[in-house]
Amino acid sequence: IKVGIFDSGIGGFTILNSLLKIRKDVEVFYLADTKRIPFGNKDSKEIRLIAKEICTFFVDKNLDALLVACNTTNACALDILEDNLKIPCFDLINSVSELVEKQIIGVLATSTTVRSSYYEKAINTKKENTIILQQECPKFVSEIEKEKLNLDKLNSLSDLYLRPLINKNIEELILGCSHYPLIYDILRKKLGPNIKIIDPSIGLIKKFNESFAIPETERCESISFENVKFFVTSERDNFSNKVKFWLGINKEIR
Ligand code: DGN
Repeated sequence: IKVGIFDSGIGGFTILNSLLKIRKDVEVFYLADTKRIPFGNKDSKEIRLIAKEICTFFVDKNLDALLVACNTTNACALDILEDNLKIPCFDLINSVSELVEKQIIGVLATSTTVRSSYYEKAINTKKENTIILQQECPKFVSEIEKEKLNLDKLNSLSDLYLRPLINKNIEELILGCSHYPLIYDILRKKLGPNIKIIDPSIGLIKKFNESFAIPETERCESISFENVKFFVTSERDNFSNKVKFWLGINKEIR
């Protein structure tokens, strides 16, 4: 099965990992639009233009499905991806409501995703009486994308962004930007044991696996990145270092 995954940068690694942890019958084209990162403070109009260009990249790849690994594009331009590529597009935000169990839900996301209120709408149409509290985190992505993580900075930003949600007694927290699961351990520690963390990639992969059933022989226990090709829209060395750091592999970057 040929699958496209895209994000502005390394955020899609969380979706890639969730996919490859379970199945090995996929060939993946991973696009990081590193020229335009960060997406999270661009307005919806600009994100829609970017989405069109992303379609141009994928259109001749003969994909069976697209995994929309960027919440910001998901919130502003899912229709563009679907209309242009005409293949199933599995997204993060519409997959999340079935993972929600409690009533007071926090959402951490980029400013543009928060402004769209797409999470709120997607959950409220399926679950009445749910209270969605959104928190924008404008400084997270650039910190997570740094080649050397500044843990002090990430810790203090996490305090800053989580405090308003913890003060309002959230019961569950959605990581509404695909970069945030990469700092899961930091967030987990700040939240304490009682607030459940929801990673939307779990819902996305579940839906993908329901549509493309996994033959027993194609299930896997250990991850292999052999069938993954990485593409960037700017400088390659930088991304190559990040692939090494986050995924532990040396791979050609195209
Ligand atoms: N990782 C993307 C998201 O899920 O919204 C966007 C990150 C960014 O470029 N700001």
